[in-house]
Amino acid sequence: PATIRREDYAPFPWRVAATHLDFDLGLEKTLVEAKLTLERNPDAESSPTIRLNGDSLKLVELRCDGEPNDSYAMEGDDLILTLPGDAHELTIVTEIDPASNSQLMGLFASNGMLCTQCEAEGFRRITFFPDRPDVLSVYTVRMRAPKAQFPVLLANGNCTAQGEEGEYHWAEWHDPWPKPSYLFALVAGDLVARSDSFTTMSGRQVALNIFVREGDLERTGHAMESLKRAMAWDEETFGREYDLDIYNIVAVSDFNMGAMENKGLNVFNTKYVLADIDTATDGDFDAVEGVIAHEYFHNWSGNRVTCRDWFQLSLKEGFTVLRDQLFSQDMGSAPVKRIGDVRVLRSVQFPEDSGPLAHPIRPDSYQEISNFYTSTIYNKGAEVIRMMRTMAGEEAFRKGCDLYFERHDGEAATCEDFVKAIEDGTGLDLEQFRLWYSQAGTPKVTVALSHEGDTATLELAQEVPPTPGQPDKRPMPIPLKIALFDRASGTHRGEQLVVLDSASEKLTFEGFAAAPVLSVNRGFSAPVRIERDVAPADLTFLAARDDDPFARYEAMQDLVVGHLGDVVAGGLAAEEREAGREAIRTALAAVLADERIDDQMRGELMMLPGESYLMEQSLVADPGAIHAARETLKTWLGRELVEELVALHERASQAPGTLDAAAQGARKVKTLALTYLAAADPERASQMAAAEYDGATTMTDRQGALMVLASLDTAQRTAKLLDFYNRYRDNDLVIDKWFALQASSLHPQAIEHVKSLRNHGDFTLRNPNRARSLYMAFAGNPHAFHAASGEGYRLIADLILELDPVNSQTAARFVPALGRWRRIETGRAALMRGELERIAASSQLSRDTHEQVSRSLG
Ligand code: B3K
Ligand code: ZN
Repeated sequence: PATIRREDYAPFPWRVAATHLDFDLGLEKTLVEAKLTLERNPDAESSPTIRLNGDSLKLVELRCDGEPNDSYAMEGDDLILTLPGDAHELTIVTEIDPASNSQLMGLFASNGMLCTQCEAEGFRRITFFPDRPDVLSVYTVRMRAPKAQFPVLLANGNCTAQGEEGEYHWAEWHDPWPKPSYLFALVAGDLVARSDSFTTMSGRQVALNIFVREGDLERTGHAMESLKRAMAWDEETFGREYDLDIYNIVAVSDFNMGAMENKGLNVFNTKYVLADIDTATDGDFDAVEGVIAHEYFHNWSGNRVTCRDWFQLSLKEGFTVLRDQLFSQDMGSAPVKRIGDVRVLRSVQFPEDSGPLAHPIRPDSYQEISNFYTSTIYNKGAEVIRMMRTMAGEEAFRKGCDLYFERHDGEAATCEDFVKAIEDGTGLDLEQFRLWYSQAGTPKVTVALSHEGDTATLELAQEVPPTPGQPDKRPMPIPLKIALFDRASGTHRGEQLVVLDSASEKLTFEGFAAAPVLSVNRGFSAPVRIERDVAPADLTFLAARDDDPFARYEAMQDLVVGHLGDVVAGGLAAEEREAGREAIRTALAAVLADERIDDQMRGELMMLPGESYLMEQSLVADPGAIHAARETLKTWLGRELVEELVALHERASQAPGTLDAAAQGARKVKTLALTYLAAADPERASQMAAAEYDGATTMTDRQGALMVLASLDTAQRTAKLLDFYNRYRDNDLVIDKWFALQASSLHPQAIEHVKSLRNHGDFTLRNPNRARSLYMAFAGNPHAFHAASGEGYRLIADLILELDPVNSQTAARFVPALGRWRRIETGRAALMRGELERIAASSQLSRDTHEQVSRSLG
């Protein structure tokens, strides 16, 4: 497969002033007539031909300026046509079969409805077109379909006309905003809508609709409220107003991703639309709110200003993730949201950044763009923009954003355009900062604080590790928020921002009679790994007293990471081990008893670092040893703190089954308390969990209790799993949870369970949510996935091979789990590598999976 390079970018020689699409819709056969109004692009090098991208298309007819034309050539799937003049009108008729489209890219069928997914390169599966984000066109869409089968017909923009012809009806939609093909959308189906409206800051009324299948309507209330909150927030916080008279959202159950920001017609995975307290957890509610907001925010960061090419993906994704993170921070508990975001970054993006698939947030090359919708582009991309905001301050950052939108509205822009606008709007000098866009790898910052006389000296050093294709790195500007605490009073003299922009730096602070305690990277001001030489006593101090909630969480994590690292490394004297876990016990006991924090925050402080983050701590990890050490510690803590945990569980059980923060917090600590107790006293925890399951009035409690039970080898486990299945067998999203709980359980037979669930009547590889619910959960379940026998690796490799021909995008997403072999102890590494080689040996691999496997082996 060909490699596409960023440096090869050239503007398209043609402009597509207008695009008219006429769809004759049917599940098995859809005819598409596309009329493109073309003119030469004066800003591009002139070309005698035009390249129209295609993918698996059947061409029925081609006309140029009304005349049939068969002088075209095919180059792979692309159509190349010679165009003599400066302006032409092309008519292209293609035929497609949505029902057999299992890739779910282009126009596909889902549960009897038709819908599209075009980002990144799905439009070329509908018609021949310059399918690249820098070709903007004004679209008019006409759809014709059997009325009874497809009563609702939707496309981007506004409905301009509709009518009936016997058993058929038609609708015409026009989107006045020029857009790239990846933002095109069409939906036809038997749907009902929740409708509402929003009045914008300039007083315009916008009709809001959320379309779902009939039975799902009552679970759309939260999504609608979230949408209105997002619209108001974007006006208040970024000054961004919505720009059409209508905003439609459609939920579909077969979808490769979370949702898609098509102009005026968002298409959503049902998972991020439907929620009510009986079927969705508190986490699901937050996810719905976050994704609804994310897609809405794309209307400006993505649609009004789009990307010049796919190497600029982080321009819209990193920025929009930051915007949705800030929104959710404002809607709920800001520190808890920040901690959750950092947890995702460290458990998903850090491993990506230290493995074979590491790439900068603005990559230099790719084979299949779908493989670059990564945590690096999204989450690290957001962190990079957040650092600019931290350095500039909120107000100046807003000026920079305003300038960006003003300068580039209606354009396809680059990351460089964004940085320049932030630079001009804020006055920051971002020359060196641009390295964050070009260098991959998580910087390591070493921190040491010493004290002599009246002076505290802070030594900082940075190192950016080599990554594939980038052996040598330059130092980057790293904004670190710090504070120095007075040990006796427990206070500090104010937070400072230090920007470490060289390999090493020494800073001195006067007036400290005694050695202070250093709090560093407060609020996670930079996406780096901190290596601090710090006494456990200082961590205990910070875990109890730091006024920055993130730093408090971090101190707790470091305490545990340090201890588990020592245990896994081995050779620890009995009393050292004792001292280590005693420090953790003391800190955790303080967390359980602290009345000044709310339960949401308490829950964060109670969480042990995840195994993927723990594995990340050493160059070569032993997953078995890490798992054992972590479980042993959990068991010990559960035994030591049994009374406190039971008391907490009891207190939290009194909270009402409502959605307010206090009740949500109570549910969070309740389940966490149970997980400790389950490790310490399985019988007792099993009884408690079963009772909690039976009495649950929310999905959060019910799922939490079942999660605990799923990991235990007790009779209650079987009984409640069966009850859960029977109770929710008609609700796909809840049955997904049922699969996932079993695949991610601590049960010793988890592998066997997954194998038999694969053959369950409700399992199918055709539905991405279902495939992921079983296998992503399994790949993220360290004790099962990393079973020393290699069986877990084989299971995932088998899945990849089986799924690849059905849905290559989804299949390729499982490759990174195996790709981490270089960072795993040699025995397992050989098994992982062996599975990758087995996949690579298949002659039929998709471009998606092929690229990921060869990079992982390379
Ligand atoms: N922009 C889409 C992602 C499309 C992924 C294509 N493989 C959703 C989002 O980030 O909002
Ligand atoms: Zn996005």
